[in-house]
Amino acid sequence: MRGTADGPVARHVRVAVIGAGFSGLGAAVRLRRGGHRDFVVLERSAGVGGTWRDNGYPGCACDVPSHLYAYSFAPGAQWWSRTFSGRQDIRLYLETVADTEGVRPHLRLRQDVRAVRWNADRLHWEITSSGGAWTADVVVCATGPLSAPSVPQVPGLDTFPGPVFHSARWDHGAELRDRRVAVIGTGASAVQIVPALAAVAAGVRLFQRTPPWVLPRLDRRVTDLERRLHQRYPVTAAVRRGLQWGMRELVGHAFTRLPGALAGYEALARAHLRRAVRDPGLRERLTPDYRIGCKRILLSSDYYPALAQPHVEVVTSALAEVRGSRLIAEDGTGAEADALVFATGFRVTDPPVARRIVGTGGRTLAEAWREGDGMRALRGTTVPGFPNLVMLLGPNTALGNTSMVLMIESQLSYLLDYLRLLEPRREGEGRAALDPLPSAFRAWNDGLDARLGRSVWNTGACVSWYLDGEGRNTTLWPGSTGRFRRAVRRVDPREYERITEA
Ligand code: N01
Repeated sequence: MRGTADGPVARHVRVAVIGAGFSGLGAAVRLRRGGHRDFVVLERSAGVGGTWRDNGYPGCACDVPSHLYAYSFAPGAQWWSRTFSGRQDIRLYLETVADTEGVRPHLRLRQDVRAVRWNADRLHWEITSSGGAWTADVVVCATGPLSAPSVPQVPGLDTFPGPVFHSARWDHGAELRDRRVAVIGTGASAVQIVPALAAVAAGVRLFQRTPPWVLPRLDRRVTDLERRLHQRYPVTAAVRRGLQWGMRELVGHAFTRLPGALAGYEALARAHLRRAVRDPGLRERLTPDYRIGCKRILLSSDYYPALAQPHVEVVTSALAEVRGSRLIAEDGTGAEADALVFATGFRVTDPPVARRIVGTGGRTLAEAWREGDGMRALRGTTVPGFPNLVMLLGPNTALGNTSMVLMIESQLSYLLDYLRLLEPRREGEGRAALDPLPSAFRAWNDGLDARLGRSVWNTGACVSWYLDGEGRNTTLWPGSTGRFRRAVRRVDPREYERITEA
């Protein structure tokens, strides 16, 4: 037990992981498998699952094939009931991993982490949460890039009499059957929500600021035969995963090197739209005018058919104002609604957690990023001035084409190597900390910028959560997942200053 600078007596642990979603759970498993026992996982909600727990909206499912959206150490062939898993299957999978891998004893639930402060004298982090206090040699920030909902400020919103909520905070008590529901946004969440709502609501009014590119989602039930085959011969599941990985790597290559090669996907998406929507006027409103891939490519086979229904209206304009139950679009049109759903995405480049992490010199991570060149890290994982802070899915680690689990697992190798480098080097050596060198940080980010400059995301043709307010791409990884894995396989000690306790 140790005292924090200004808080209650805290329990000391070697590692504190913040978040029990895909990355936090993965960290816990790899820590245990690596022989570590002295760690806790602090989770703000009442259970594991992260984004798959938060996003309870109707139709919620994964747009990455099931076999690829799983840890390599738990391929999960026996869990998947569909080729693209629904939320329930993924939740069950994560719960099962937590059970079978012995993670539960490390979980500290309902711990909303409020402050994480570096103590430079003691070389440890002081953590205060809603339910306790800890000190930790190393903090692993596994809070997820898509965990803080973004809701636009709309004048008059407080005058709306019906339920209003964000897609990631679905109000299950709200009655939407036979009601008029408005949905704001047309991203990956909205394309799943709209068909589900259209099936029950009296009317759906969709506010579309920018039409997305949508490709068919080749989802189907997993047959008993293939499940038995994968369970009996796990190599067949591994081959399937490998093929899915390879196909998506090719798309990733086009994103960064050959955006022109994506034209074939545009033709496919247009044909998909033509097949589902007969009305030429609606088709035109739904046709994007930017290169596919500039924003996330969406996969759905029921979005366009839903929009073609007479009780679904597409407004090609943002929501400008709310006057009671009347919603006024930017183009001046207005209509009544009973409920309002914001499918408006997340605070990706301005994550609230960065305001709660205070590094050397009393500077928050948010300040460091603001005063610097935006949300940046060394190898997507560490930031100068924040020793012993390891971020999972940190800056420039997101993907537009394949499974984020691949990136998480790569970073977990880095985490274990990082911990190894903190071990005492000689008898009697005290606690150690690793602070990334600004030169290494700059070199890494200069390399990223050079590669991003050629990518489809930086064409300026679209606005997306990939770019921050200054138009910098501080979210996406511009390369193959194999390249990232190699980049974080080991920690290069030359990129860090190693500080030891006096
Ligand atoms: O959010 P988004 P999302 N007025 O940011 C619009 C992952 N995910 O929750 O395009 C009006 O993509 C905005 O308009 P525009 C996946 O990585 C994965 O849908 O900026 N509209 C856009 O249409 C995904 O990329 C799965 O013009 C406003 C929408 O809101 C990420 O989560 C499933 C607005 C926001 O789209 C985020 O997806 C679901 C405003 N003021 C999500 N502000 C899987 O299957 C924003 N918009 C794995």
